[in-house]
Amino acid sequence: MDLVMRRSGGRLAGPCALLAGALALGTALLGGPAVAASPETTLHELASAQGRYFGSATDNSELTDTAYTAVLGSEFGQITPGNSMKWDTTEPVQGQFKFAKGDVITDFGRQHGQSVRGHTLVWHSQLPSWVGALPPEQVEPAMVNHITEVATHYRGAVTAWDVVNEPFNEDGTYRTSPFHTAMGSDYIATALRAAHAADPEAKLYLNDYNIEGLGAKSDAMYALVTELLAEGVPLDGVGMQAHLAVQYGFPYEMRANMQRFADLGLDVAVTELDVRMQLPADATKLATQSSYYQRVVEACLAVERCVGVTVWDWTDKYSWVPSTFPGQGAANLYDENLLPKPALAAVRTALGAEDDDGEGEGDGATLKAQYRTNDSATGDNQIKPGLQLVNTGSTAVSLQDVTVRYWFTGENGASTYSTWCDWSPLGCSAVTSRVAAWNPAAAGADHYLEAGFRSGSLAPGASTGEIQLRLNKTDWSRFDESDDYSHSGATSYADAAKVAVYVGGELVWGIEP
Ligand code: 9MR
Repeated sequence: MDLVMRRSGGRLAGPCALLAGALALGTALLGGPAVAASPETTLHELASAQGRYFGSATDNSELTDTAYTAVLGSEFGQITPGNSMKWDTTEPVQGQFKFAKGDVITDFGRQHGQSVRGHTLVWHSQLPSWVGALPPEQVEPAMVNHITEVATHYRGAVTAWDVVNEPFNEDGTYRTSPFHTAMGSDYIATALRAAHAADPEAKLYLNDYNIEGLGAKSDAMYALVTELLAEGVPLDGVGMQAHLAVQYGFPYEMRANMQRFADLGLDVAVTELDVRMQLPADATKLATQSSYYQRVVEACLAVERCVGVTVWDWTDKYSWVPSTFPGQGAANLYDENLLPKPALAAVRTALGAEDDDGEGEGDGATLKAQYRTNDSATGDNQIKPGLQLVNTGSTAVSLQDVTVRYWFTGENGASTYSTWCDWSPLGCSAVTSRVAAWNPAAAGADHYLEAGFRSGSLAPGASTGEIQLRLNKTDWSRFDESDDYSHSGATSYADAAKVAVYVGGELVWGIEP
């Protein structure tokens, strides 16, 4: 779902409401009923209409985050465990198998109608040290036993396995691993055969990164799979991880590369898509990121045998990137506050999304609200929100079409209000403000302060700068701001999901109460 709702005037229903509820109330969604259909077509629904799935990686620790699981369970039709089916988790000690963590992931998938890609059976990394310490002749039986136990356990619960992960170096030579050392490249055929014997229904994949475009590494994969197919080794597909970075450019001829694998009779899947950048993010990098996401999805849709796209988690909040590449991040479709980034709209467009309201207003508008409180007293007779808008898109936005809402409760006393703009670099004469009732009232919200603009335009990447707003009841009775929906104690500007932005009356940012 988009946190952004594209209909004007309406109140949130479905997962948006659930998410807002989960944010506000901490409702436990994990393990609960499947989330209702989105008011807006989900990524997976869009992909399904094109005969593809749209999935996300996830991890056990993330599943206690109910705002996260609300989106994971509703927006995606496929999930991949980021870590919990890897060898160091499933067989940390030889012969002692642990499936509890992986089972949580398959249970989540079952409860939410999602397929699960198993990841991964044989990999040089996240491999317990006992494997590397085995005498060479014991590596093959240990590998076959591992594959047999794990793939048998997950039979029926996973639809596809990354049987071997990352077998190649960048130059296309085989990567050194205990498996390659013990068996040479034959370990790959042996692994595929063992997986097929354990789960004849599962689709079996080889998976690697930097094989998305034409090049030495993808040539090596192409040569390997050609040979495996010629030998009759069970193999169904090639997984292209697609860990991209705006600073390294887009993979060379991705569609053609996918097509050559498809022409061998193999499926192709984009298995771990993300697009990182040097931080801080800015409008230019986010625009490049959007185009990379869009081009990956377009490439997949252009190749009939490309079965789907999996993002390597959908929010920056749970990205692997910052800890692996210090100074880089912002790689995902949603930001750390679980709010949509421009790349999400680009993916939706690539998947064929049409504007859901048919009005067209605000299309492509990528504005975000930032907020801080300018009020140290939450119990006095004034409310003083500081708001600013940032244009995260690539086109200018006319401010006359834009309004911003900040929700609060009026408490007892007068229900009429005075509003003020105390200061703004735009000039307060360009700013309008009013208070209106919010019906029906929600938790922390029976009124909202709405700011608008008489003139002005916001260039791509630009911020309005601070707009210091203030309101009071006409009888100057007191407020209790502490439970107000949009209030937070933030004393410096930060992205604010509970402050909403509208273009032409259409919500483009934030979550209504
Ligand atoms: O997302 C995974 C992260 O949590 C782990 O710390 C990391 C350790 O190697 O593995 C990440 O997932 C990797 C995946 O299994 C294989 N392709 C690269 C992914 C990102 O590192």
